[in-house]
Amino acid sequence: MTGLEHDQASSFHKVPNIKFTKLFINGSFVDSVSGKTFETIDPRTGDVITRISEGTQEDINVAVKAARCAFDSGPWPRMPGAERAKIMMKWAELIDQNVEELATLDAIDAGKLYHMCKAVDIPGATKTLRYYAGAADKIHGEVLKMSREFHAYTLKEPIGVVGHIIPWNFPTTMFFIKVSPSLAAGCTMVLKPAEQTPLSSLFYAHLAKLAGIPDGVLNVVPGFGHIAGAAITSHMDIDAVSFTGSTQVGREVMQSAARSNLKQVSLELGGKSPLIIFNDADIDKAAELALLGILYNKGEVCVASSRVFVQEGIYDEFEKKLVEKAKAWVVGDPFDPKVNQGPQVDKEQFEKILSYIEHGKREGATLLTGGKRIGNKGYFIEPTIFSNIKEDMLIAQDEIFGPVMALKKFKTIDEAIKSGNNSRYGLAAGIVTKNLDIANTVSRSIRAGTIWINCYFAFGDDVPFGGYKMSGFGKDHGLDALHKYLQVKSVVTPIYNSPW
Ligand code: TXE
Repeated sequence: MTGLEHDQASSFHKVPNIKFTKLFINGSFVDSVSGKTFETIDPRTGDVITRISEGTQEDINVAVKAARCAFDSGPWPRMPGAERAKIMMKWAELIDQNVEELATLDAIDAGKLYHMCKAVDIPGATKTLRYYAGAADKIHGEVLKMSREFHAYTLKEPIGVVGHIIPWNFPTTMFFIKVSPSLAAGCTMVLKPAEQTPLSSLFYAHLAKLAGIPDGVLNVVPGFGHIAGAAITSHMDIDAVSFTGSTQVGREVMQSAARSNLKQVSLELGGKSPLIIFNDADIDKAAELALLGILYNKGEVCVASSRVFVQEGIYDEFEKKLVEKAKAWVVGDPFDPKVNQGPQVDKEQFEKILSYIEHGKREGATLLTGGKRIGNKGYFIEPTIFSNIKEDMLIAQDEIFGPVMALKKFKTIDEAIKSGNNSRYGLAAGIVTKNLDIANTVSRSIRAGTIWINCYFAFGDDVPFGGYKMSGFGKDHGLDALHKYLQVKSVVTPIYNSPW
């Protein structure tokens, strides 16, 4: 179903006034050193929203200098954790007060559903910020009983200046899962938003200043990956880089870190997550879960359930229900509350997805529904389901990052486990069954960082999230993420005449 048959663009919610378009460095909005700007595009139409200052190597250098100075001699790392927490809480409050404007920015920049940004992404982000604010005064080392002659303890110290490089699919969520734990740890930072979605990051920087985050602690430098991103990963004065994006660029990030100053690297990369549905599942609910698993946020989700394996006893009925539901899914203006799916983020992703769909057809998979663009403007794609896939097909191996599902029937639990693991990725997996033995066996057998049993997309601030295999390493969320931004120092001192 589509909300776009008629004169599509004329009925779209209008583009808002954009307040922040410059680089945010050392507490001020500034032009880039080169004076260059780049366009940010409305994916509903392909039209330009506004121009943004383009950060290059020189701007990254200025931002890193500010962050270094804020780390080496500023108050942030030296403040009691409770003081940092107070400022972070204030920032969260300011974000809550601006939720509509922020949701509009993400909807217009990324084609995300406005009502989901308002109800899920932004409240989720402030929850994350508050969670880590709560942890800021609970950072401590351990006292160790090294030997009778020595007393030893550990200190947990902030790692220093952090470079965050984030993608465009969840501009707000990504911003806060990176920034919040590193701020709580006492780090200073330079964040580069994706070139497709710089708008909300700049607004968050403005609110950070109002909340009282000291100048230089948080710098936001929009720009392109191979220029501004590469300047971060190769910088000699950045101590750690936290990256979310493609596996291909993840490789470059590691190489660049290794070639420069061996900065610490954490990578959250692509996925091709399996959802495995067993005969005892409630078919209707399972079909709903599978559909949401692939279509949520237009399939632009690293953990999207892009491979769905269904046991033979329920397969035919499941397939029928799934297709019915996919046909009822509404694609259109992300500001319309009746719409389930907006446009893909940009022309490049749109074309990538359509080319995978053509591949699937050519490779002989059965196209059950979808397969085409919608309308003649913007980047809208029909929910698309392929069945009869072979596991070595590209559509079953590559991350498509769009509303395209690969569906397959299986007979036995062993076959399901083998298929589930037949991927170079290992970010997440889902299991649908009422049988505890099956759930336990499969969850321990699948090599992935998160396993959801009878649910999907269930994230929690205290639940570590990150990949196995080529989905990367290092966790976002939870105290594991906080510790990523801390380093352990061991301190040893002799004890003379110890009684024991
Ligand atoms: O990713 P890139 P793209 C996957 C998804 C998608 C594909 C390509 O399959 O279709 O990647 O998307 C910055 N040095 N994911 O091209 O290029 C870039 O500016 C340093 C999965 O958008 O990896 C942006 O800020 N940084 C993923 C960020 O990296 C560089 C989310 C991501 O862009 C750089 C996004 C470089 N050389 C895409 N090149 C997930 N895990 O959720 C680019 N960047």
